[in-house]
Amino acid sequence: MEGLKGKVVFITGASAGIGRACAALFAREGSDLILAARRRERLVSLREELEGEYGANVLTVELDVRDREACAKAVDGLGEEWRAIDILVNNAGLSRGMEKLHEGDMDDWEEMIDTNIKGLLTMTRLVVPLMAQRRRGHIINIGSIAGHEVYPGGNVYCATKHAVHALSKGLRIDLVDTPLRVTEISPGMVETEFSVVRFHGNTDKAAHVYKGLTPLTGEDIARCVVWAASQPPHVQINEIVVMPVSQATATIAHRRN
Ligand code: NDP
Ligand code: 8X3
Repeated sequence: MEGLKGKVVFITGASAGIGRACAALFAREGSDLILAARRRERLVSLREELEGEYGANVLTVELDVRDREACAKAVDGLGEEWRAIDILVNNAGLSRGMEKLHEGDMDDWEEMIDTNIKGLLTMTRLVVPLMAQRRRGHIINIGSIAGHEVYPGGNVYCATKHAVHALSKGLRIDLVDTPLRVTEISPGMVETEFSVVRFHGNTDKAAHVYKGLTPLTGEDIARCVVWAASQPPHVQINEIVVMPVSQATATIAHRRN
């Protein structure tokens, strides 16, 4: 396995859920971390936690990935040692609502498209040239089973994750003549703040999503991310599709009464 000690890892959406769990596992491996999200206070307390627990070297960046100029400023403003990004985890993302398409909220659509597709594209466009220059780097996109399936009410969210799937494949093709690697991690149900955000803060509705089964945790996904990142340089993990044992598809899950 390839050691991750001293590798510079840039994680978007590091203030919660899967991104936060990735930060903790990479810190445990001795990686240097650039942690980005909008909620600065969350990032600062995570940094303190990781510094205390692992002696990690952590840089926090308050960033909305929908803001193209802010993303450029954040990347351009990195000091020499931080610009040497080895791993980019494009994790920032969200779902809003489960209305039928013809009844959907256009602001919700815009937020999902701007974050899940355009935010991922912006960060990729800014960071990959730095990696290409150094002829080393790994881009890890957090997709979803929603990038493979479409379920009732999933319409626009599923479209954004289908886009992440296509963009991961497209980037892999475009980088085939370089040592850079592209991995997509596509989870099923993971209990994070995801459903609370999807249902606009309705925690009862959110809890219902995971009722009667044991969902994945952010740490389960972070283990996949770290495993993919730890492969020898000639090995490229294209995709990992991962679900709880009692989930078979986006719509078929076995629930205890
Ligand atoms: P959480 O809601 O727990 O975390 C989402 C993270 O994304 C937060 O840190 C949030 O930080 C950040 N984020 C959201 N919008 C922006 C933005 N505009 N700019 C910067 N950061 C942003 O959800 P998850 O951890 O579950 O989600 C992480 C990824 O995993 C998403 O891409 C999601 O689609 C994907 N996924 C989740 C699954 C699940 O079941 N939970 C399954 C499959 C995929 P902040 O609000 O501070 O900006
Ligand atoms: C999150 C998983 O099934 O809610 O991407 O779309 S699902």
